[in-house]
Amino acid sequence: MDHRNSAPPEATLQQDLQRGQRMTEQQDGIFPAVCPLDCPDTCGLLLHKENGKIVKVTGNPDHPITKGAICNKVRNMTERVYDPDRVLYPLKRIGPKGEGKFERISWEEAVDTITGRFKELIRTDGSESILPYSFYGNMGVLSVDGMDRRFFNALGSSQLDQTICSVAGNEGWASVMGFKGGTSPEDTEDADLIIVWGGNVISTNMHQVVLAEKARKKGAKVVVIDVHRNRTAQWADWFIPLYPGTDTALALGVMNVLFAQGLTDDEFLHRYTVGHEELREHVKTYTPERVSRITGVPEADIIRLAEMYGTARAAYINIGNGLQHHDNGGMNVRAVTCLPALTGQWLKHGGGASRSNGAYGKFNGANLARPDLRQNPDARVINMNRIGEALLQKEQPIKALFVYCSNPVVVAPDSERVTEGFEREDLFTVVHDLFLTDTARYADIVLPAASSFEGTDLYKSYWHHYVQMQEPVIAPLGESKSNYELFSLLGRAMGFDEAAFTESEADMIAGALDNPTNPYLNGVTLEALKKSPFVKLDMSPKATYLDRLTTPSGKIELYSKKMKQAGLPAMPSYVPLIEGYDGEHRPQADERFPLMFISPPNHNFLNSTFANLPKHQRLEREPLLQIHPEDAQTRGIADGEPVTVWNDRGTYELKAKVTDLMLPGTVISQGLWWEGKGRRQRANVLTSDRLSDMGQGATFFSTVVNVKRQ
Ligand SMILES: Nc1nc2c(c(=O)[nH]1)N[C@H]1C(S)=C(S)[C@@H](COP(=O)(O)OP(=O)(O)OC[C@H]3O[C@@H](n4cnc5c(=O)[nH]c(N)nc54)[C@H](O)[C@@H]3O)O[C@H]1N2
Ligand SMILES: Nc1nc2c(c(=O)[nH]1)N[C@H]1C(S)=C(S)[C@@H](COP(=O)(O)OP(=O)(O)OC[C@H]3O[C@@H](n4cnc5c(=O)[nH]c(N)nc54)[C@H](O)[C@@H]3O)O[C@H]1N2
Ligand code: SF4
Ligand SMILES: [Mo]
Repeated sequence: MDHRNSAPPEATLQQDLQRGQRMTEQQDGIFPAVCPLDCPDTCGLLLHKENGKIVKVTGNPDHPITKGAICNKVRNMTERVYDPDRVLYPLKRIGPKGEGKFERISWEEAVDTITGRFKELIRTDGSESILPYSFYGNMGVLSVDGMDRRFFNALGSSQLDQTICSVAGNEGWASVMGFKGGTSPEDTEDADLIIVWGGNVISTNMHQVVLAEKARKKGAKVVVIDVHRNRTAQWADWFIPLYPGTDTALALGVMNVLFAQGLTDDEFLHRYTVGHEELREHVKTYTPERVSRITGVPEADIIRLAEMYGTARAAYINIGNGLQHHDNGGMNVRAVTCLPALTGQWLKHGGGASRSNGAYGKFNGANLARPDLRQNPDARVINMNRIGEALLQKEQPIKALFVYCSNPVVVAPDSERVTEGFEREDLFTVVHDLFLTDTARYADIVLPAASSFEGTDLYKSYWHHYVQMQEPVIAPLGESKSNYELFSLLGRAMGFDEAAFTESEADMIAGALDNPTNPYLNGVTLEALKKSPFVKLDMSPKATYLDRLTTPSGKIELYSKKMKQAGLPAMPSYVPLIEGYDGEHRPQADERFPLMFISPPNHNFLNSTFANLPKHQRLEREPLLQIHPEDAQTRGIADGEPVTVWNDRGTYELKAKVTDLMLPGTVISQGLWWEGKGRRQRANVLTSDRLSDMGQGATFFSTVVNVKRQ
């Protein structure tokens, strides 16, 4: 069967999308929607409308995976859509950068100012003096991988390497498995051992917890490996705390025991892997005794973990994002990714591992982004983790910055430097957002963004296998515009290729789904999406998963020539953090900064989204620094006291919560808060813009600090 999606005739598509328009016109009713946030669950939603306004957001019970349950953040989404602080008109800055003083202007003036400045810059400094900065504030592909990309391609701007989230882990995974997809969520309810490794799924992937609970009812055990007893660890059967950035050592210790005790599946290793003999030798040096010293995990626990893993019927590892936000983050994921092969888990229903399943639903990126519009494919590439440095560079300076779907002043590392860059008087900054974020306060022009419920878009999940389409349920509030509309408007105003910038949303969706290189997309068409709000990928090719691996050898690579060629160890090997310590290297810890500072997301915000909303703030109350009683005592810090956390990069002021949820030497502050009034409350003033071992990813959690009472 031909797996190309046949594109239905234009007229029908447009007519059918009118359905969306009809939804906006209906004053009352319940309408399907998709959660647009950067969260693996990509829930099906229902929007309840009364008198033309959304009054309630609930889960869509018909969604096969998310089944009507949604998180508290999004249950309170109505407040976000109608928050009185929402930016509804284009604004221009009238005060100093950062102060937040703006006045309303027309769209015409905004577009003239932006296109005028861009045209002038292209003439005087070249198109690479303009840089887009975006991430996944809205996961809709028309918004963040579509019309926006076309615009910057046609403009010939500098290119952004989107490395802030998961690139190190993705590379680590791919070095072993090739294809970036793993165990299907549905299958995990049949596992009898579930290991959540460096993730906080109760907050960040709640439906995985529902599936794990089902498995648990059938007798499965849940183990959490983390640097602090997060919400997930408190729910688990067994929590294994370890020193930050030592996961590779722990995984190698487990392998040591598996080989030593004959718990490996040698038939599987022979048939499906390369390098197992070398690995068997290699891990001999990672004895439980040594690994215990490095990780802080007792020897007996390392052995117990290996025995549990080696004797499980079906063991599933959920690899989180936390262990890869480190100097050695790629390696951490690489080492953990090797484990399922050792015990043949890939052949067991419910077994295996996953960190991102995004590759199953890979759309046709070129149809969306149109790289062919770019005259200068070699335009320089700027790593988004280094945005501070990039804005401050004197040679070939960035003269204009266009930020959308991201809040870099809060989320990017080394925030003081980022701010310094944004303060540059000669930098022309445009920010498209729903709110006057900490970043938008530095903009010359702020453009009002429509919420995802006000436009059309296409969504896949990077965890489950269902594709969904959003159609507008309410009209854009005020004069706000979706990314699609905005970049289509700007493209036309710049005089770019008319057809690329007038292509309808329906055609773009059809183009995205037309990806002959991805057999899993077979049957996922616009037609199907119009008939059903959730269209499942065709998972039949997964039957031959192990034959579809895209490593150089086509096998699971426990030994990687490619890594060796890239100057990395050929087999997973423990490399200590650059800044930081482990049990073995602790004596060399920086005396000035003897604590490791971990700043993972919190429960009620989504990165920095929601951090400005009263309801979500009330739920999180205020930023807290979790500090171990031993570390608090030596500093004379009592529970609830205000403390200052500092290092050479900056200062974070918050309240101490004395608790033994982690090992001594590690302090934790969850949540990406916006700058507080008169307080310095950005975790990222402390983090460094060093890049990880693989993929040049962010190293947020490899941060050392000290703490004192205020
Ligand atoms: N509620 C909520 N949900 C979210 C988000 C949010 O902000 N809030 N963000 C979304 C996004 S963009 C992402 S990428 C995902 C991230 O979600 P997860 O994959 O859950 O990853 P994180 O929450 O970043 O970190 C998970 C855990 O890693 C731990 N950790 C830190 N360093 C180490 C280490 O060296 N080893 C080990 N084993 N653990 C370590 C942290 O303590 C934390 O508990 O969540 C998404 N979902
Ligand atoms: N210290 C520390 N820093 C971190 C992390 C951490 O764990 N610790 N996590 C990192 C990770 S994993 C990630 S993914 C990044 C996330 O960082 P960001 O991608 O910047 O995520 P948000 O802070 O949620 O900002 C998204 C913005 O997009 C806006 N937005 C939403 N929808 C639209 C739209 O349709 N159009 C436009 N124009 N704007 C829209 C929202 O209002 C919001 O201001 O943060 C990273 N930073
Ligand atoms: S943030 Fe995640 S859990 Fe919450 S509604 Fe959205 S997709 Fe579902
Ligand atoms: Mo992320």
